[in-house]
Amino acid sequence: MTDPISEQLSEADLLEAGQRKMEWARQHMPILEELRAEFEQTRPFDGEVIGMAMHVEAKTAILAETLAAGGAEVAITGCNPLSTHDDVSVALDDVDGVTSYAKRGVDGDEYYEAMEAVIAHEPTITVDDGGDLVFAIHEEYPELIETIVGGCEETTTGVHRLRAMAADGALEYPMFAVNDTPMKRLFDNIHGTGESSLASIAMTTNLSWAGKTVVVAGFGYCGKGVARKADGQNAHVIVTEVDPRRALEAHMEGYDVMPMSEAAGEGDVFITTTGNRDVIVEDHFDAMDDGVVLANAGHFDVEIALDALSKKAVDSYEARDGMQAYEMDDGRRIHVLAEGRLVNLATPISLGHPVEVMDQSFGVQAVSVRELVENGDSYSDGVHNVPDELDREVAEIKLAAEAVDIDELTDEQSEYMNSWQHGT
Ligand code: RBV
Repeated sequence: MTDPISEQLSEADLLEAGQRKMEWARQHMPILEELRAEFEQTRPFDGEVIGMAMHVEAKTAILAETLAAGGAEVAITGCNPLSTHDDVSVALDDVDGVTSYAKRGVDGDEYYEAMEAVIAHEPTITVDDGGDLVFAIHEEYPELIETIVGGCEETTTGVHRLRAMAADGALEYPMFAVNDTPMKRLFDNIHGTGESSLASIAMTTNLSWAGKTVVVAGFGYCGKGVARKADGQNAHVIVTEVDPRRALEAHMEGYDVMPMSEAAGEGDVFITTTGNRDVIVEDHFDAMDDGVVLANAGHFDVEIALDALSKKAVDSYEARDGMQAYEMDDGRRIHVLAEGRLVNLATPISLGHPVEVMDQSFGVQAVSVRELVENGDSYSDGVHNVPDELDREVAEIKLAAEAVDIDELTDEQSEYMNSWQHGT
């Protein structure tokens, strides 16, 4: 007789499923593999405790195990209540030197309890995605700051938050803005967000992009990626912006540009990428057509005014896994994916960014952590750019892995580029 499915699935099955996901990711992360080989030799992180708050899925697990392979004690939790893959969290917890506290579907209290469990390891280095860990340490455990060498921040919103902390004189250790490096932003934010957001929306809804009108709110790096990929899938793209130069860029790219108040009545799918709050609000809901789909690709769940939408709704139900329908009193249905949280990571089938781009982002993370242990003393409290030579090192490893050769400057060319005497 077959056991009920709940009795068939065991911790061992979760472990194996997580390990399988990690093995696939590892095979496509040559940058981290190369750095791991280096770290195993040099053990740069011996004696360090690395506290991490990131999306705990397979690629992040490879970053964590790479740091552990360099001698670190790693403690990790999630940076979003819905982005953890429980099987990967179990598999990661099984890795030597790593403790994982991440679990999918935690409430607000559980989310911060897990963060406190990471902090209880007394990290000497922090690796954040969104800034919640750095913020919790500064607010609740300032006594730890003295022994913290520094930290790294993965995402635009986190860097923003850190710069605001620094401007208030409230950031008390050095932080690298990993997000701002070319090897991160030009690939992860553009291609990663574009591809993974559209993939999650398509798979969660099973709807086509072709012929749709897609409204992209924000034309920063993430918005550019989403707009470009939607265009590439034969959607008609409308961009909304508040910045005149970005609006002009979108216009010159050939997208329609208009205020959200107008776009609301035009779109079939709305994707927010601004990092700001209240981007789609009550008046916009009033103007939307029946059946629209709303998704957020910004870090926090503040871009779509969900409370207002819930209040307006006469009925609300889960229309598909990861998609809630809100029915208006006139019968129109507005659908919201992943509770307005990061759509590329937080729907039940979401996988996050593609492996190759995360290899680059996490390659920059790994060399930045190495820089902190090697030269942390030379960085003042505050936000720092990752030294450009480290970003280039990651690019070179990736090119070598892809077997792509490039030209080298001749001495004459270098001299020419560095001189100002050459003119007409
Ligand atoms: N991101 N992580 C993943 N681990 O699958 N996908 C995206 C993953 C990161 C990305 O670098 C972005 O800056 C951040 O998530 C937003 O929280």
